[in-house]
Amino acid sequence: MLPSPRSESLRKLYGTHQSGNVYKVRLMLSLLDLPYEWIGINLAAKEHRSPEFLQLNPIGQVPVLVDANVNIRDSQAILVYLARKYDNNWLPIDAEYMAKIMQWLSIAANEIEHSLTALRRHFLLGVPIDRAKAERTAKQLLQVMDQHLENQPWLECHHPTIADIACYPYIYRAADSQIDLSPYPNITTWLNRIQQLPGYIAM
Ligand SMILES: N[C@@H](CCC(=O)N[C@@H](CS)C(=O)NCC(=O)O)C(=O)O
Repeated sequence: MLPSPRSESLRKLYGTHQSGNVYKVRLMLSLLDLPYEWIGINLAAKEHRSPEFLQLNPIGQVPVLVDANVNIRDSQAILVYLARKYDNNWLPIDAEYMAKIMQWLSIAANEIEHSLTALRRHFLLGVPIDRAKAERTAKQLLQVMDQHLENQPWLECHHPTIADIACYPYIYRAADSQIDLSPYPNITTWLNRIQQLPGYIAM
């Protein structure tokens, strides 16, 4: 008999609790009510550069999800995998919806990563960055998102999708990036809406 999707032995998540990209995947697994084994990777001790970990992800980054015999790196890619495998509502296959969701996944991997995420690493870990540029990018993006959310509860499809989950973590933790969210009331409402989803977990 095949193990059920609820079987913990099927699934392993490699990550660190400090990472928003890993939290993105922990949140999605929790919203989907999928159990998994947590494998902590100590970045300070360079465990992500060990030969064992590089076999899982040659790029040397967390998160990595191993689901039975499938190994996926990159938080956005993992969200796509989980949605299509376990609950299609989170990523409908309709061409327009899918493309619009992908636009937000690209924003998570690019504009958010190079602004809010970079600022968070700068303030929490002392990583040097072009702070003015990162703040400019963050503010431009937050303005666009706030306008986008003015007349709709979710980023796309009128229901929660992986677009919301991909963009959520580093905006929710904007205080770590020393970004004030008070000029963006629609974003604040959207963050609260995500926090009401069944299965929601805080970072
Ligand atoms: N695009 C990747 C970025 C992953 C990433 O930057 N992971 C960080 C933790 S948040 C990491 O592993 N950093 C260690 C390193 O790059 O050396 C994703 O979305 O998963």
